[in-house]
Amino acid sequence: MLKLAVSGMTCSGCVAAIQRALGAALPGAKVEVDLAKGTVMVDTVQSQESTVKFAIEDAGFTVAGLAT
Ligand SMILES: [Cu+2]
Repeated sequence: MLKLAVSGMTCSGCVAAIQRALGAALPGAKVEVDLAKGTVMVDTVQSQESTVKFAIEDAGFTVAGLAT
């Protein structure tokens, strides 16, 4: 489980874009986006952290770091 603080998400369209990007990068991974808190949770292993970050940033958002 990876929980990241992501900036740049402003609406449900952004949430859908992130879901789509992560769905393509990590097929089958469970993704939860909390728009209000600005966090993205991905049910994946730690070694895939860079894949997750790259997919989010490639979709046009900024990964600020790990969220608590
Ligand atoms: Cu949006």
